[in-house]
Amino acid sequence: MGTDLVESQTVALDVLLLGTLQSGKSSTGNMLLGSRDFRTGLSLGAVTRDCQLRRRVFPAFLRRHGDKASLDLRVLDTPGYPNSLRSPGIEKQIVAEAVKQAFAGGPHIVALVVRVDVPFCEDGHHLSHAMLVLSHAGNVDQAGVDREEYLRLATGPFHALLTSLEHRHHFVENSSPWLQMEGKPLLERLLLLSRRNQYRRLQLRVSE
Ligand SMILES: Nc1nc2c(ncn2[C@@H]2O[C@H](COP(=O)(O)OP(=O)(O)OP(=O)(O)O)[C@@H](O)[C@H]2O)c(=O)[nH]1
Ligand SMILES: [Mg+2]
Repeated sequence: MGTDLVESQTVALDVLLLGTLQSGKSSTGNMLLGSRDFRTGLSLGAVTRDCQLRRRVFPAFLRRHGDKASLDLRVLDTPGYPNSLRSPGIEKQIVAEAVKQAFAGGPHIVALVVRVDVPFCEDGHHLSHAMLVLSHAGNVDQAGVDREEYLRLATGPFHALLTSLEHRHHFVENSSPWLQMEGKPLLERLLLLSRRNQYRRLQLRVSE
């Protein structure tokens, strides 16, 4: 089991971003970090082709044992999966290797990024320690639909995903110019989930 604390007044939060091509992974990473570290963009292929790790320390972000503690956030961005540019086996190996190098013992959180405004038709996500990040939430707002009402209409694989993650989901609008303001509530939720897991890390299996 990995350690949760870098030192007594710092809490570590290691977040692995996963999701299909163009789902908004890098934008979500930027939002969490409150910066534009990861390259983002519209593409018919993949903008992110290699795993990239970025780090930011937020001084006095939370309280721990009555004192202010810093948050040591590390975010690992990954190429979209499935990705027609590489075979599935190789893609998983690349991500697994990057996770091993970046996060000894595994990440605290897997942030699974899914576009909320396009049909989700993938099957077979069974992730514990995971938060479903629903990008493009502004498109739901623009349609004049309440976000949670919209989710209640989910069927098929998307409904199965929501259920398998016990409705741990969070809407984001990554095009917001106020990255930190949009990112903070998600960061707080990820931190809460990590705390609920007693800061245990997730051992990733690469066998399937
Ligand atoms: N309106 C809106 N646009 C978004 C949102 N998230 C991402 N985008 C846009 O969608 C495009 C893809 O976003 P990225 O963050 O690069 O997506 P990605 O999953 O990292 O993409 P790849 O690295 O190519 O797999 C970019 O043009 C983003 O600006 C969102 O929540 N709302
Ligand atoms: Mg990307």
